[in-house]
Amino acid sequence: MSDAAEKSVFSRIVDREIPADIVAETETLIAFRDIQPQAPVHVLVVPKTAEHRNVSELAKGDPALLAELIGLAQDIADRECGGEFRLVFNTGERGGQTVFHVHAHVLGGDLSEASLG
Ligand code: DGP
Repeated sequence: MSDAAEKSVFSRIVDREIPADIVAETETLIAFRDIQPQAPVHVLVVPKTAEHRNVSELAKGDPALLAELIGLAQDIADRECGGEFRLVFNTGERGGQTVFHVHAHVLGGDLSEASLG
């Protein structure tokens, strides 16, 4: 992407242009704490490529990467909240999505106060 103004906030985190509390990184994925946590554990797991806007595009375009993403979510939950977690993909504006670079919310701990991501 040549126009920096169009780069997603998550691509800017991948490129270390803005800071984030990164908890895991692989060749294809990055995971960092949500800036507005809704639960004791609230981590976003994000493909490094911004090619897919939402989980449906990812599922159709690169199902192996979606499987990797879910595996990394499980690894983070194993480390941080006993392996049990809620996985949320907000999809579309009316689905609550605000960043159109596919990401999963990993929510763990006491979820009684958690909204859906
Ligand atoms: P969604 O509404 O599903 O598109 O979730 C986007 C999430 O991204 C939202 O919970 C807040 C988080 N977020 C937005 N900007 C930043 C940022 O610059 N850093 C971090 N760590 N999280 C961000």
